[in-house]
Amino acid sequence: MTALSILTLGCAEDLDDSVGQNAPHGTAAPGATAVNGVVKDWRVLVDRHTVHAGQVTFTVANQGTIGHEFLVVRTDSADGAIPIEGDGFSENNPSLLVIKEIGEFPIKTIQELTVTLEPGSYQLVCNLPGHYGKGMHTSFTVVK
Ligand SMILES: [Cu+2]
Repeated sequence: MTALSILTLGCAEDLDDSVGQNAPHGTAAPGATAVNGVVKDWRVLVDRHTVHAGQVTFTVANQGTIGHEFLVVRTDSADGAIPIEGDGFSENNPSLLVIKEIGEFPIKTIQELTVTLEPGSYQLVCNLPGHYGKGMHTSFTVVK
């Protein structure tokens, strides 16, 4: 994964609850589907919630006030409904599979994550202590 220049963040500061043309735009791996996202306190926002199976490159900007992480989790649990144990969900819970993650990364930085996804139901989340319960999750669907 690549940390992009902080300068590319300037255009995306007025995002509210949607990610549109102001989202950071990365360079997806060749042939990969590009998904642009934002993590902030306390939301995970992406510019598309459904993609076709195959390689997907997430370009994620931290627009919060503290560090956040970004996990791609396969699960049939409803958005936000993964059972919390303590201050987060167990990443060993048999009802989910953590495909890959961007570990906690600082504010005003952008990270990229390329994964190969099979058809199914997913959530894009931050599981730092308390963050999932505060709303850092969104649904994501992969179709054939
Ligand atoms: Cu977080």
